[in-house]
Amino acid sequence: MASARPGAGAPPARPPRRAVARLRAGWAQRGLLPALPAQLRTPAPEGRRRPLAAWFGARGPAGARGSVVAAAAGGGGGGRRARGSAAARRGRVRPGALGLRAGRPGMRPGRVREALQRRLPAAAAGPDARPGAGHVRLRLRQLHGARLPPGRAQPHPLPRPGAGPRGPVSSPRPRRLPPRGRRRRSNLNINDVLGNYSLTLVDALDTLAIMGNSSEFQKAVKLVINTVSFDKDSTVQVFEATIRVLGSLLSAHRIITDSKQPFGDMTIKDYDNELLHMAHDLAVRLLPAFENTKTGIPYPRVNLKTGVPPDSNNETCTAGAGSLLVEFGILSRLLGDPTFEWVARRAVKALWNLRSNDTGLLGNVVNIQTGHWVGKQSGLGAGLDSFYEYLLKSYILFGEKEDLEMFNAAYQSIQNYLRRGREACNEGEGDPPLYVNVNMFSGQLMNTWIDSLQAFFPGLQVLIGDVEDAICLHAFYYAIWKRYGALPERYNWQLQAPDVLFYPLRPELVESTYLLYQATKNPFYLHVGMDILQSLEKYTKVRCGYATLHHVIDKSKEDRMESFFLSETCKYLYLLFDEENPVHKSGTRYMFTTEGHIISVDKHLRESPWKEFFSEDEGQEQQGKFVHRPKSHELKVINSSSNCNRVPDERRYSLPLKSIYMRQIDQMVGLV
Ligand code: DMJ
Repeated sequence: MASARPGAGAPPARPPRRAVARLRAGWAQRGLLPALPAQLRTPAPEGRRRPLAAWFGARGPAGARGSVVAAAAGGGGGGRRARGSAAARRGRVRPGALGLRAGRPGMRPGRVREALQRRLPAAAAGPDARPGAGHVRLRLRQLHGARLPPGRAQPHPLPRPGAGPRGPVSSPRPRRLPPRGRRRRSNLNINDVLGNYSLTLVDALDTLAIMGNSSEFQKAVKLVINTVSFDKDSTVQVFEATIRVLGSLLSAHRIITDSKQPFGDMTIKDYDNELLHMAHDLAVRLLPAFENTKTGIPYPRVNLKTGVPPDSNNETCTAGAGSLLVEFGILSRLLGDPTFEWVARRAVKALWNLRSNDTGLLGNVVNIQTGHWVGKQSGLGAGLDSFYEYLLKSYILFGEKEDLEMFNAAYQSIQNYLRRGREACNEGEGDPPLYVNVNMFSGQLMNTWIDSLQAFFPGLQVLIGDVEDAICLHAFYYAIWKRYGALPERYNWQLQAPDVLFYPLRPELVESTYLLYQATKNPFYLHVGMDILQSLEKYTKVRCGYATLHHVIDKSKEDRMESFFLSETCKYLYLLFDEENPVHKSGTRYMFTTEGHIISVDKHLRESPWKEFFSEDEGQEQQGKFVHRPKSHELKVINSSSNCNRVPDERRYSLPLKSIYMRQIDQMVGLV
């Protein structure tokens, strides 16, 4: 596959990603950087594009890119890509040359530990150092005064011009756009999501596969490989780039390389792991977000070429900073490089440790340097949604018990403080259950709106088997949809009116509808899907796509179709009606990322040779806090039709929620 990537080979004017290069070159110098898996190290045969080198434009000696390449490629391996700057030469780790790479696949943990100890300076190991990774890490921490990746050295802190609070901190919310020609680069809210890297094309890849459209999938993959570059002076949100781009590249890579090819022939001729390399490239460009943060919670934005912008905001939303583990973990496990999983996991734990002692709840906005909660609102929608989702999904994918424990404790706090209304969804008296926004410290109600992002929660409840409760919350959101033919971004349940009026084609209600249908096989959910489909056709369809609704009442539109419309909304709708799709057929097990990308759940992703090093925070991670340890919910196997067949007929062909309760909800949103 010939590379037509623009700019390949042209060294950029200034050494980009210096921070990462220095950080990783340092690790490599100490022999602590794992190499790429063998198949990625093998130089490409003559005439074929060379992995990484082509993308990074690493060519000549002393090319500024060299250091980055060496660093980003996992410390070398393929000789050519490591040639270049001094840093690269220092950082190069030829396979076998040092015989030591922390977490190198196949290396016994004991050997890694011994090797680490051999490499530690005597002072670092200390006179009392016993053979044991914990001690080694402890000594390192004492020396460097910071939590480090196991056995790794402290990165040189880079001088960073004073960062001050500025700009938005959470997911951008669409605004009414001026016509295309008049959009300005300075419009952060728009451009830091779009990224200038063919976002919609990338985000939609696995949707094409799921639809069984192999020719379009292959065409789109080739287009991505040949035209998409991350070597851009573009400032992006770390969270959005991760879930929309990184996640999609990894998902498509897994589809292409799946030996079973359940969706038809999705293989690509001469495929040389290009999408995986691209994912690696992008992730390395995101890594500076995790540097120079006192808490380990990442900066919300990075420039793909230059790192964290000098005027960067020190505040981030919890979901944005704490929902990177699925994609970063997959990447680490595919590459055999713990770096990515380690930084993402450190961020999750840092946030987790900041939860309230009294309620166990987290806020929605936090200062990454002080750990101070700037936004004390706790809820299930914007700012927190995917944080909870990824605790559970990380467990499903990687099988790390600590993720399930955190999820269960969080779920318990959610039930204790956010859930209002009667106890059982389908029984008893009182208001229907609803999850509200409260103060994280007191549990007191903060406002009377719910947002449309929260509609994902019934889907998550299906995954843990809390289907009854999911039915009620879903019914509430469906009633709002019926009233407006869309979901307003915020709905005020007390005023029975929208607080924020736009609808950017979000998928959450469809996602929950699909998962509830899989769990119950109740045709009611097909009816809901049909209703949603018809409203989308009626109110949002335009000549070349589907448009954001600017106003759910007057149905005016915006010139914007979010990439998640194809990657999630359409995908879930399609899957809802495609009974035979391999995604939910017996015998296959897929998990959806928060952006709707499918990842097959298999044992290879549960392998992490570095696992024991990740438990470095043991004993201190809870910092004396009471850890809720409710009985583990039994995890249902997602997408297994055998589970669904157990739903008794009388539940399957009646309304999932008793009609009196349905009516009650309709009344609550002013439908009757
Ligand atoms: C998607 O980008 C993801 O689902 C994210 O987690 C939050 N929601 C948007 C779509 O609404």
